[in-house]
Amino acid sequence: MKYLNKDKQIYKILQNELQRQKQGLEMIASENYTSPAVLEAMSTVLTNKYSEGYPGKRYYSGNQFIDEIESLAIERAKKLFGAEHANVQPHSGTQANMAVYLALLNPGDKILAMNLAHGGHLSHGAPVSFSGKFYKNAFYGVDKKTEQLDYKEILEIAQREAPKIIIAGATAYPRQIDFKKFREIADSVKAYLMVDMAHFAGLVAAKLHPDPIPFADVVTSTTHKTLAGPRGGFILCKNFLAEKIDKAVFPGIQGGPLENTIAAKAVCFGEALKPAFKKYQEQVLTNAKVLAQTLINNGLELVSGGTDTHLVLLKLNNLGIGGQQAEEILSKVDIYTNKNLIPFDTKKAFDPSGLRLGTPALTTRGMKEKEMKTIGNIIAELLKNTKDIKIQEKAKKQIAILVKQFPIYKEIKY
Ligand code: DSN
Repeated sequence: MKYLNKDKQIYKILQNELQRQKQGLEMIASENYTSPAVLEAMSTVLTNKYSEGYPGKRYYSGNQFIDEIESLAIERAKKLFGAEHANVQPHSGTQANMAVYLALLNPGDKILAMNLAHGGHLSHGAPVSFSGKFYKNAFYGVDKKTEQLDYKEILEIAQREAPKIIIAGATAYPRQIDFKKFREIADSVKAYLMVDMAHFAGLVAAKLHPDPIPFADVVTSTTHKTLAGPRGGFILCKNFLAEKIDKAVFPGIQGGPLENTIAAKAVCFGEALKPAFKKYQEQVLTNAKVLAQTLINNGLELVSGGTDTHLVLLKLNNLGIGGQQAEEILSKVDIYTNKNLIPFDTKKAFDPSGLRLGTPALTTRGMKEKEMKTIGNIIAELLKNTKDIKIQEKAKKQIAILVKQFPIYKEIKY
């Protein structure tokens, strides 16, 4: 860093953060490590350019190369997911969702989505979010016994609530979602079907998760979770909604797109189109299953009893600790996770009864089944013995050795 190191304050913090990422086990299910090519794309001169509008139709001159970049990102996204139309401008997943509501709903229309405590997302109609303030909301959850979606119940709720849009997709649901069933439910109440695939987009791209594209009117996503791209969002839709969606993103809710990030999205889609990406996603799934089984073997309880995605949701009730304490203990030994509500949680979001763990970032480091078993055993031991400092010291040492065997960003020198 020839220039940034002149800003000593920022440079020092950046070095610390790189070090933290290198020496920690990143198990937050929504995080990942981008490729160096994605990082490079983000720090390019593309950030200098204003390009309000869309390729071939801009409000500023000098966009001939920006148009090429954005068109490539659009084409690659369409190819990767087999979509009719793609908008790659949303700055985030929430902005992608916001644009869909602006395009398809009027203020006061009803959104039916998954309950936040059962794995939904804030931008799916939660009262504290714009989506719950500008629109009416109704929620479905999981079955109390199976802790999995009960499509019969979702149909009943949809018929009772008559929503204008139904959202399928979640942030903390460890099971696959049946989009065909959601389509049938949406059709029966004449609602739009939106799928927010932010968490499992990488699995969809690798054809290891049911594909929402044939069933949903609109699909929203982020690029930085299982897709391992830059922090950002995108929208896929059928052609008949393309104009509405594009207008909703710009000028509806955003101004100038972040073309450096869009270039990085194009790089990410390009990487996901390569055969190695499928192998990577297969390993993400295998790793999650092994991690889940290891935790179960240690007597820990998981929401829905396991996983068929990239994440597991640990129930802490029987351990006598809350999510906040669990998160803190693990982060003390350099394991990063996040506290999470679990279905029918009696506690609050700041100290809920669950802990969410994911395998995308560990898999990007090259870790496999053997490491998942080691890590699962370490986590279980730490959570069952929260006061034992010796166990924590031992775990920290084990992790320091493990991360050295699976280095990241070797070529990056800050
Ligand atoms: N905040 C993200 C997550 O961690 O799942 C969802 O947007």
